[in-house]
Amino acid sequence: ELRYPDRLNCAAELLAGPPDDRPAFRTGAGTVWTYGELRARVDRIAHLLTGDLGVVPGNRVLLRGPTTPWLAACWLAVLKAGAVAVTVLAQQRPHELRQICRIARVRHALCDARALGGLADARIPGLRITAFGGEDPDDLLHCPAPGTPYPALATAADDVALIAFTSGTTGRPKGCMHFHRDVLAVADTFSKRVLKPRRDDLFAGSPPLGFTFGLGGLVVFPLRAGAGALLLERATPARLLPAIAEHRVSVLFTAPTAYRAMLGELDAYDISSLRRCVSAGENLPAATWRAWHERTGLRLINGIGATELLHIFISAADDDIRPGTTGVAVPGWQARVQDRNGAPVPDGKPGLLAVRGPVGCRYLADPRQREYVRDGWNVTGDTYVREPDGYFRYVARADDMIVSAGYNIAGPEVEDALLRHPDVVEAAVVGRPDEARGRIVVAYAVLREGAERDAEALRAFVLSELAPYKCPREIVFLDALPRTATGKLQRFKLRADGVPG
Ligand code: 3SK
Repeated sequence: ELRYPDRLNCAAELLAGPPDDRPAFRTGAGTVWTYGELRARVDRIAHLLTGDLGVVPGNRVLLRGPTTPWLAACWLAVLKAGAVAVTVLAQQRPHELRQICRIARVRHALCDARALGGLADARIPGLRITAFGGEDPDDLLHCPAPGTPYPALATAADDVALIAFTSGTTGRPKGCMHFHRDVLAVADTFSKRVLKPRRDDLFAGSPPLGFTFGLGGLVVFPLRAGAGALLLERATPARLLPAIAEHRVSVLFTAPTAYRAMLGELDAYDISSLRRCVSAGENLPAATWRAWHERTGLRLINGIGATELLHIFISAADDDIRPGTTGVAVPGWQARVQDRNGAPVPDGKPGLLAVRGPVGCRYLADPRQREYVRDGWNVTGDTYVREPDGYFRYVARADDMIVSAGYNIAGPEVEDALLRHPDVVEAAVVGRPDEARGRIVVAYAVLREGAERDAEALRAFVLSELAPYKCPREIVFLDALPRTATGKLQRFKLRADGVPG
């Protein structure tokens, strides 16, 4: 069981430890910040916040910008000063920013100078915006002179440290409050017990710091391990591979679609420095796991997490991995499959995934709390099967099951079959209303460049892989699938068929 002292400031804990000269953050442009420099800059920002800016403990501070050491330092400074970080995504539009600031009662914002436009356009009443990272990034915010240590506020372990917003795949943002102890708990469960990072590791990846997948993988986990992180501003699959090769990245965090996209370019890069590859944010198709393993010899560490629970709670690494499953409950967490009334479902049968552990869902002023937390279990909205050996196998998002002519069809199973075709880069399968069958299976596919858009040939391929009732009646080819800013597929857009074929 995890035990933390009653007084705990997670930023101070994350910054304590490593010697001043050990590298903490690097950038793609070659800038290196040592732990000593990081500590000094965090302290300068914390002085500025509680001095000139008048931030007091508990105030919510919005953070916005691309993934840079300065953004990470601002996040740490906000927490060190006892304020609450509200990190948003660069892609969030004025309307969403207004909603977030209203729900979280945000009065201060620290914003990368390059992302000021979108925030200013939102015209949020009473919001004081301070820019960082202008022409000379070290001239940040007219901070007090370096060298004056900032004593961390003695926050309680149960004080709120951050509010992470999730809009799921449908809209309406929900703010998830997480405590100082939660930040350390995800590092001390998934990272320490499954990922097992080393001090000489260099982390990198694509999820932004406004998504807790990225915040954990690129800031919290490396710092907790005394390791380093390469912070890339535009970590598209095409940029990840050269960065891994150039900087000798050893731990990679990204999503299944990025692993799939990188497969085509692997030959051009030496990625032998990689020893850990984490895939989360979406279901990892077994076809992608196998293709990555075949090409790199590396066993992808699959995981499921949630913004509500801060990070990953089911996963497996090394010899414990069973391709095609997500893994087992991470040490410190419990997981089960239950029905809509909360009764456990027998092994081998699909039901709703429910988990509990050191971090729980706490929506800020949102009645949807009652749907997510039932009888002490966090019900994530995913349909899963628990296999008799204790492994959890993803079936679908609870609302992604397609009932067609009386058959229950899991969209992801059909997607996995489509992805086994060498020309298919991405696939999404939904049910479309149909008078005769209730719903029919419709697939949307993105093909590799230059491949022929032959729907009949692709249907024939799926028929050779799956029972005929699962085969898509229609296949629509797209240039890209609709996704949220964090890369999650927006199936509701496909269901509404508002996407041009
Ligand atoms: O799977 C997710 O969506 C997720 C969310 C937050 C943190 C980590 C993960 C993997």
